[in-house]
Amino acid sequence: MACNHPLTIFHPNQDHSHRNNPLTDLPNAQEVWNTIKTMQQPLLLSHQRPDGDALGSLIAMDTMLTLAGKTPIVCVFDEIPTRYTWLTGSDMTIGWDESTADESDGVIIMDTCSCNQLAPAANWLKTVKTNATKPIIAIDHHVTRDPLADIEMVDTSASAACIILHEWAKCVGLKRDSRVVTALFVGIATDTGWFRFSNADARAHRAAADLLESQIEPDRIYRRIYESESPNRFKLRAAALTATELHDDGRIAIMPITEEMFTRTGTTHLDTEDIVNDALRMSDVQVAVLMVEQKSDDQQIIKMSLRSKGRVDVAAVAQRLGGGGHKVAAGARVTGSMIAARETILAELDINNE
Ligand SMILES: [Mn+2]
Repeated sequence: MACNHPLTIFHPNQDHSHRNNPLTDLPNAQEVWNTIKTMQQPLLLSHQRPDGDALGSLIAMDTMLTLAGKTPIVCVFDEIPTRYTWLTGSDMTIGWDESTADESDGVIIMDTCSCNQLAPAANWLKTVKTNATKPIIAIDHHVTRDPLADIEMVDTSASAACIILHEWAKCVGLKRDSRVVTALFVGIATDTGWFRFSNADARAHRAAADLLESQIEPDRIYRRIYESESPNRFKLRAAALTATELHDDGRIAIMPITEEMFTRTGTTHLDTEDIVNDALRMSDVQVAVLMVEQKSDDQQIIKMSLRSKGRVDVAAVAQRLGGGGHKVAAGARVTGSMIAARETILAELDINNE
């Protein structure tokens, strides 16, 4: 089904060649809605370490389906970062609970479709898919994907999953309240770095403009997300900035966050979101890498967040390390020490530059 947008201007910087009619249709929009209509208790999932787009998608979908008379089950794998707690209701399951998941009669995965990012539920999802016990829908804008879903509404040219959700909801005519509109706006605004990144295209602004018609207050949303840091997180940021190393004639910035920094500043890995972008403030820096030390069981894991100003494709780099993402924002986890992880990423970035 075609979803008609008011404007169909072709943007030369964007590749819409995979779509028959640029900016006018989302793949499987009607099929997705027809399938959701058969569900009463869909399970809503998104990626680990939820960000604004993941939480925005979950909350918007949860609320829209509740308004449509359904009783969704929302499951978030990790704790919700404090900057987003104001957005979320109390009806979310934190952590993976298979018996709760079993009660669902369908699954909707948003803002990811990769087993890596759905790790706690990955085996359960694979079993559901193999036995076809309930339909699985994926709504995503990432390039890296595993074949988990029966129906995919994927548009890699959308800068946020919340843009797809917004266009889809308009297209199938779902009822929305201020909670839905706020959640969608948060997803779009945060995935575009508050409309600063190169993915902040006309489509993102158009979606945001649409949402702004519904009397939300972007200045308040901005303050709640970006100007509500705890003194401890501020100190963690300072520690990360101080520890930042420059490599490759200042083109690569590496920001290490160690366990010791967490202890010293009284913070956790939940406080690291966005810090990586600070390194892009330096004019010569092309790629910024935030490396966060995390202990998992007995293993030492380094979680990397990569950001690029556009010249280097960090999704390709992340993919070679078992991760994924977008050309300008990606992530990966590697086992081993901080020193080993630094060597690995510098070697990968070197290959990428050649
Ligand atoms: Mn996203």
